[in-house]
Amino acid sequence: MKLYTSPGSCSSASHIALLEAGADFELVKLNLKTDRILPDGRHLNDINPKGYVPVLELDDGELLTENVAILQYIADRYPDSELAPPNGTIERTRLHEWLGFINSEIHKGFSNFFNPNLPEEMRRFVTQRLNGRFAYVDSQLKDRDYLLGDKFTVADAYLFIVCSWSPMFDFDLSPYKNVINWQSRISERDTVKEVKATKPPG
Ligand SMILES: N[C@@H](CCC(=O)N[C@@H](CS)C(=O)NCC(=O)O)C(=O)O
Repeated sequence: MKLYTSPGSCSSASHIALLEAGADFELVKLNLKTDRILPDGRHLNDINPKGYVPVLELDDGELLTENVAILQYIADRYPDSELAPPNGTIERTRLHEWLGFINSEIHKGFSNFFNPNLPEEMRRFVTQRLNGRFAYVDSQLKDRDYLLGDKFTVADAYLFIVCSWSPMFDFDLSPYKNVINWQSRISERDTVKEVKATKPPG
């Protein structure tokens, strides 16, 4: 398997998942901030016409995109790692619920801040919305160590990476004490340390 990633971006969540799973994989790094050219000379668009990471290439050449799909693929391919509850259970539906929320409400909320020309009014609106979303996350983490309960799952990997962008956007997470404690818990994982130390090329 090959994970095409721009370290620091949302694709780093799949990097964490692959390490947690003990998967045999190759990391193919590109830099979203520069030319988006892969080490073999192809452009990111050649492997994902949607023009973004993550992309997971399977051993038979099949290309998977979308965080929500890739994270669950990794979890399902390595069930012993218990990165997702078994398919068909209510707990698995809870994982879907979290992944959908992180993807559409938090990740894509933060994505607005990547726009250097974001109007101030829009910035205020997005910030207010995100604060509402984090208030919810904080309430859920009140009496549990991880988003789904007592086990780390791919949802934690995904939310952790997205939260790591907050200083870059001056988004203050400090009012959310349970989120801060959860962040420090996740930061202590060896896999997370390894991913955080992985730098983009160029
Ligand atoms: N819907 C996609 C969005 C992925 C996404 O936003 N990737 C960002 C990095 S965090 C990216 O590659 N952006 C480059 C671009 O959109 O041009 C998913 O959830 O996988």
